[in-house]
Amino acid sequence: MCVYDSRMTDSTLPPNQQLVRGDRWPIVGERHPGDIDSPWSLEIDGCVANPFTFSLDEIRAMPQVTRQIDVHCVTRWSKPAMSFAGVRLLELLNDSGTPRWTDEANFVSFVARSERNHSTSLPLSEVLELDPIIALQAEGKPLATENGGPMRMVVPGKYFYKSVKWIRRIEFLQEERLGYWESEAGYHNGADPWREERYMAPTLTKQAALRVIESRDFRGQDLRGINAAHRDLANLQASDALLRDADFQSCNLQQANFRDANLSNSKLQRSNLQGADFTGADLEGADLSGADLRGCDIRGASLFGATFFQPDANEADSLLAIIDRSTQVDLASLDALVDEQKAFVRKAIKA
Ligand SMILES: Nc1nc2c(c(=O)[nH]1)N[C@H]1C(S)=C(S)[C@@H](COP(=O)(O)O)O[C@H]1N2
Ligand SMILES: [Mo]
Repeated sequence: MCVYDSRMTDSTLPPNQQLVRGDRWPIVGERHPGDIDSPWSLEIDGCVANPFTFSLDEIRAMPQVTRQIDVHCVTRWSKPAMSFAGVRLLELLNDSGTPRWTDEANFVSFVARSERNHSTSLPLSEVLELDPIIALQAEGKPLATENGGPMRMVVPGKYFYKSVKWIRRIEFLQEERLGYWESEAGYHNGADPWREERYMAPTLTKQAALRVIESRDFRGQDLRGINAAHRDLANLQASDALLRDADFQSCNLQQANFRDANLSNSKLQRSNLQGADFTGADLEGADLSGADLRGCDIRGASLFGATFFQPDANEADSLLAIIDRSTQVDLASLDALVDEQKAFVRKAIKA
């Protein structure tokens, strides 16, 4: 099959990540900084000897490094060896040979200029080890606003949610403070792509899960990580449900209603999705390989990192989703897929 000719065989990708080729760079999360009127600066405070503020111009005037860094998004796309240029955070924290933080500091919180005060954090020991950079440029060009320009963190060796766009403040903390995704979305605080630390274990008990599965009414509920594999869930009502990382492998989900549900990184392999409604749903990183999508509606769904067949299996195990002209897709949303997934879907719907 032609879709395999260009398949990715690079063994340097972390588990269950797919390669984004060429100069595409998906935008994930916020698209614009908050408060665009005041001048850009970076505040360093918390457990530090003296709070300090650097203006953007001061940062631009510091010694710049260029690094090749592999970007791994939690929604299963990777862009290896991106070139980032900027200032080493450790350089900025070095006050003529003395670190700016005090002995009390154990964690580092990175705060974005954003309407939701978006932040993330890392143990200080990991900051020292990973040597993050405050990037001003990517691939030889000033960072675009939607990718975090004029300045963002780039932390190597972690899922990309540890790299805050529009960095405005770095606060040293004694105690851990979870960031936006880590507290709101249940993303794993470790974020190691090689150990696949994407999500915290689900908080739902097995009994609670069984009860809700039997009711077939998931509407608006927080059911992250629920294990519903192999169930008969025809006509399931799941509009607006939070179903990140949920397991629906080999389910009967005919005519299910997933309108506006969050199904990012959910497992839908081999499920029967005939006539199901995914309009407006978040299917980022969802695995739909081998699923039957005939008569199913995925218009307006977000598809970054979604898969419709297993790219690195041999042909017999590749689990192609069943898609035909009765599958409703908008072509623009297919741009979010990696090339080989996009080619497969386009061919199947005969676009
Ligand atoms: N301020 C801010 N930083 C953020 C986010 C965000 O929503 N707001 N999303 C994070 C996530 S989940 C990812 S994968 C990367 C995405 O960066 P990109 O849009 O440049 O690809 O930014 C991270 N940093
Ligand atoms: Mo992400």
